[in-house]
Amino acid sequence: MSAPILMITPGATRIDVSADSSELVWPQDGRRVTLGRRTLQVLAQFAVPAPADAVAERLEKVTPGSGEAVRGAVRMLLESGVLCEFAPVLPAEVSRRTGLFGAPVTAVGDAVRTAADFVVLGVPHDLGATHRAGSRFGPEALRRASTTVFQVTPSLDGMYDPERDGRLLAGAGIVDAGDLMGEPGGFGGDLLDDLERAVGVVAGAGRVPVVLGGDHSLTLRVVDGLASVHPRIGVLHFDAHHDYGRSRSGVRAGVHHGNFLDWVVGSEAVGCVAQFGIRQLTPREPESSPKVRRWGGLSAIGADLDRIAAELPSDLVWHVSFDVDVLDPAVMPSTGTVLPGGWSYREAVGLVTGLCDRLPVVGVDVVEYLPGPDDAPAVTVAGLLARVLHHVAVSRQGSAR
Ligand SMILES: [Mn+2]
Repeated sequence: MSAPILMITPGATRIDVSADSSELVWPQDGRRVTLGRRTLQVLAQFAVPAPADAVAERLEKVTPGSGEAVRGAVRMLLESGVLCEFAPVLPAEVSRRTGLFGAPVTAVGDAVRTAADFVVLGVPHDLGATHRAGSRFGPEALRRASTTVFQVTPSLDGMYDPERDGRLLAGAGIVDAGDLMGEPGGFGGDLLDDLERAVGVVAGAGRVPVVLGGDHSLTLRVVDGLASVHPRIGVLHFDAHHDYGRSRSGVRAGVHHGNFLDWVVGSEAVGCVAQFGIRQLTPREPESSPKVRRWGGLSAIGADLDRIAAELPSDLVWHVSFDVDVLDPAVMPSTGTVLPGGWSYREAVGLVTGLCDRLPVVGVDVVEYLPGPDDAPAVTVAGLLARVLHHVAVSRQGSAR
């Protein structure tokens, strides 16, 4: 029998109590376990489920002679219930015939050999969520709902849009590279490393990666991947929360969906982060940086978009990062951290597409959608995405001429 694959027991929230120790808390039953730095380093290895021996061997390579101590730490973590045996939760239907908007499904390497403008990458990752998890199921649910708003055809003639009396996404190719999968066992299968690499491959081929999250922490790796191709980049960040505070540790292992922008702002390649829709109350004003511009709450809705675009650096290409919680909970209840007072669907479409008309967009992500019992929020996200991609495609076609 093969060795059991171990994973971090789901539902834990990590609280840093000192520089050297953290407490893991399971809010459902109030269980708490305090762990020192060394043990946390071992635990971090199980972010991707793995057998204990694989982790011990991996750490042995980094620190020769550590094997026994690592095995001891794993035994302790198992006994205290911090680790458990890997029990994958699989959706009822695991086969995938069609991608986003019914697009053909193909590997990343093949996708960039097609004529497609957009390459969809699903990232079923929500280990960066600090509150309610579940956005790992987002990509699949978005794909399923997406064909009710738009369908790619082989002739790429788009679909007739009565609202605009024109065709939506005509001539725009979309292919779907499926979901990136962290490999159980963890041998070179780190999902976020793969994401960064895949984004670099897609962007390097002159295509636009369309990343379906997953929690917002993955945007850091999307920006890194884009920056490997585009040396100067800006981020259009749509969110209820500023996701930006202070780097607590400077170590990327501490990145989560509420602080990833610290690293984005700190990246040399990033020239500007323009935030829209932020409405979370915070004890202090978020730290500022000359790179960060904010249009809080509804302030950018109905504003003069030429003026907003003129206030942004003109020498950048842009990544659109759309956290669905920027929408009002009335239209978007399916997210982990809802906040009242958000945008309507039309307000979001107007602002995001208007900015895509005015700025060169090289990447798009949609994050923090957690499927619930109702499909309507997924259809809402898919509708917004179809319109955003249309405007990006039209800009690209215009600039190619
Ligand atoms: Mn966010």
